[in-house]
Amino acid sequence: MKKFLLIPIFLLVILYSCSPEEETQAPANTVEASTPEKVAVQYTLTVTASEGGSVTDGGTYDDGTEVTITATANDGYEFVGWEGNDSSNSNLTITLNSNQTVQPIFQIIQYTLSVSSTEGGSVSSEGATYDFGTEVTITATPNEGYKFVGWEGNDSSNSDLTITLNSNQIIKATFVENECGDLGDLELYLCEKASYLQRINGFYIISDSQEPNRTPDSYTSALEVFEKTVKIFGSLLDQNNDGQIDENNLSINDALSNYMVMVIGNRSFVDQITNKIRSDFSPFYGMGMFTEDWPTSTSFNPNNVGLSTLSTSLWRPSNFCALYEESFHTITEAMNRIDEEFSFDQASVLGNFMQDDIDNGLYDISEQNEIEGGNYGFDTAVNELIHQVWIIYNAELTSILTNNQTKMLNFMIEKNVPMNLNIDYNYQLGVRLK
Ligand SMILES: [Ca+2]
Repeated sequence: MKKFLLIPIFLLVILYSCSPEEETQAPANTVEASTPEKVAVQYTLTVTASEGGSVTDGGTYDDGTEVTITATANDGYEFVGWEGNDSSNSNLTITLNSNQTVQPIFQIIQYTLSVSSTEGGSVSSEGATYDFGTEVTITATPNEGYKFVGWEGNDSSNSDLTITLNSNQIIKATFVENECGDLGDLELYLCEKASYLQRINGFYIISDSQEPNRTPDSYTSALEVFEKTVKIFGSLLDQNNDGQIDENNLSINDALSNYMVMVIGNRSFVDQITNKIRSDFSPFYGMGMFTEDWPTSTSFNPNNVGLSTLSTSLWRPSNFCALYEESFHTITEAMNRIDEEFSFDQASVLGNFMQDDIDNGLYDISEQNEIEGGNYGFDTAVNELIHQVWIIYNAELTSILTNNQTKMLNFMIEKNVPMNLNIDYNYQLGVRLK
């Protein structure tokens, strides 16, 4: 075999002979001028890097040199071939007899996500083929009467599941029918009695099927009244209107869950449920909404309350819907149970503000007391006054409030009472059990 010396091309090039076995380069001092017989030709192998992997270097070599270069794919990529060479081997050996340019071709790996669901709900996507590393979020939504319990093919128990595609994946959302009694005896009891039952975490709204009272624009069915009530609670607990209970209202929802049940229906139904709750499920308390007796106007609008001064406990807005009032009372009653200062008693913060206005002739509860035969309690009056203030706040009429009423408003805001009422709220928070 002939071997040629590596020397700059502009210099005199001489042939250096060596034995076939000799593979080492000749020492420099053996290079001497003599008659050139052949020219040592060199070629350049240009190796260009590309996205998705790495490759070993090229260089300049003598004619006929075998050079091996290796392409290595990054995570999530695969080597698929060479630009400039037909080989499909990532270890490419080239015998250099011309200048050559090669470039490895890497391709991002794609994975398939298949999403399905059991009966009782739906998923936001059936999946697709995605590039390696793509993050995909799938949401599982139960149908009415069902609940989401988890995913087959993934350990998450979150109904919003984010998957990073680094393998083919098959997942299935699993739903099961809601079962009354999951949360214990109170739930079991309410399930037995209810025509309709909603659970917002541990807080229950229960209704019978009594048709509501038939003023011209009342809701026409118990189901409508029930669903509206669920939305009112939603509007209060979800002040930023995103379909989730606000972080800063979770403690109010906890208080509702630990102490309150909202009971909607005719008197005998409401009395039966609230009495049973009082006797068997203390410290729970049933707040009654009497649909035969109290107005459930569909056209209630807090922006149209028509009021110049708030001077009597008898005032209610026009086209009044008692569902709003009872929902608000239920929330403030729950707050009363977790915050001693949030009290409606004589000599409480709120009670003192009201008493001050009564003493100065700015607010009257005596007329209502007469109507109710002397049974109109002070704490009930405070409750109703803060409800009036709440409606006026939502009507953007706070300029008509007395100084003490303004202080009551500020106290509620300070205590994080959910103040903003969205009458068009359209989510239904919680789980429909019945
Ligand atoms: Ca929210």
